[in-house]
Amino acid sequence: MRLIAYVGIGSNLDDPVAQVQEAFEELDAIPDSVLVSRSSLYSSKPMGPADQPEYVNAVAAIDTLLSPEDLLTALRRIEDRQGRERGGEKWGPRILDLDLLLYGKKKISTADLTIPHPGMHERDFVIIPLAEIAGNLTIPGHGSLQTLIRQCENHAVKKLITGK
Ligand code: ROI
Repeated sequence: MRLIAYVGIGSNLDDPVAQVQEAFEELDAIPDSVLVSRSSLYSSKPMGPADQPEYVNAVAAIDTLLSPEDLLTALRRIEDRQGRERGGEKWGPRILDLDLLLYGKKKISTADLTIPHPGMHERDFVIIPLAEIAGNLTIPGHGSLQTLIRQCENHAVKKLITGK
């Protein structure tokens, strides 16, 4: 069955705007999947250690036939191709982070995969771009996106480039 998966995109190294734009192209090229919407690009203050560059964040919606595990593998391959280095500081800077945020309306909890992505509901750099492409969404276990946005305290995200 086809369903919509949402992917959070973040970068703060090596021309983050270009990294995010390239990630959108790569997401569109995942087998058995089509990129159906892309949010605007936002700049956001780093969550975690403050001594790192600001992030560029965005969210993509993908119509997919892949299982969540296969989709996660595809996301990791894209991170690797764009030069992501693993094993650095826990919340340190990164070339590209692709997080599987939502997979249809499913809740998943395995060793490799927790969906909805833990913490997404309280991260303004995730829920603001997500609301732009899916305003009426409910996050399983956390309620409506609009309510979550109202509860998010300081909106430290700034629109950089309007999406399509
Ligand atoms: N902070 C922001 N603003 N955006 C991110 O995408 C992001 N990603 C991360 C950590 C290091 C937690 N901080 C972030 O992985």
